Amino acid sequence: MSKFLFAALLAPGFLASAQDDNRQPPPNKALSSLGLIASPQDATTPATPATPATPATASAAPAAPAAAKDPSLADLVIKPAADNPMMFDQAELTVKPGQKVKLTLDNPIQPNVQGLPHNWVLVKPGKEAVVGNAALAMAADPKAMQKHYIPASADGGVHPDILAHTTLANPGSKAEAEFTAPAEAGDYPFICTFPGHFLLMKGTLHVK
Ligand SMILES: [Cu+2]
Repeated sequence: MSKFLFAALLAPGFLASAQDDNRQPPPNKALSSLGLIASPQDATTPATPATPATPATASAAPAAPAAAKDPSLADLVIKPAADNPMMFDQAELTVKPGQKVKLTLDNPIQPNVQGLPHNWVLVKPGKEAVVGNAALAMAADPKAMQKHYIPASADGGVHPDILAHTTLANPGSKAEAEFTAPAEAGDYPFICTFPGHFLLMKGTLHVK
């Protein structure tokens, strides 16, 4: 049923007069002025209680930054030393046993420092020379760079003495490692396995 017909049924006789004079207000308006149907204003009035939605949205906003930062995560950043490209800027890092760790190796282009590729490799205690020498032996492999100088195990996986590692970060780039810290407290060596680096480019991850 059209609105017009509906209006006509509500107000018998009105249809004829509306057709006679097209300056007449539309039937809906005419009827609403008589109080027969709700005016558009009346219809929107009950929407006012929806207003409290605005404060609710506003109060939800402060919760977002809290969710973005995970307090249980150890968010670590390490770089080549500003005065020596063959050393890390930190020789000591500390995390808790079993803690989730995000380690970022930031290798920025620095003035007065020769840019070199680096990686960050966490190894089992006492295994830095074993892993460092295995990486050195990769220098004959034409795909060593693509393999990020991460030595492999006999079955083609990652070397069994490696606990976590980043890829190589070329000068001006970053590489990340996300891992769970060893459950066992102890001092775990980290090295850069790019050939020639591990003797100096090293440090200790303290798990305690
Ligand atoms: Cu290095």
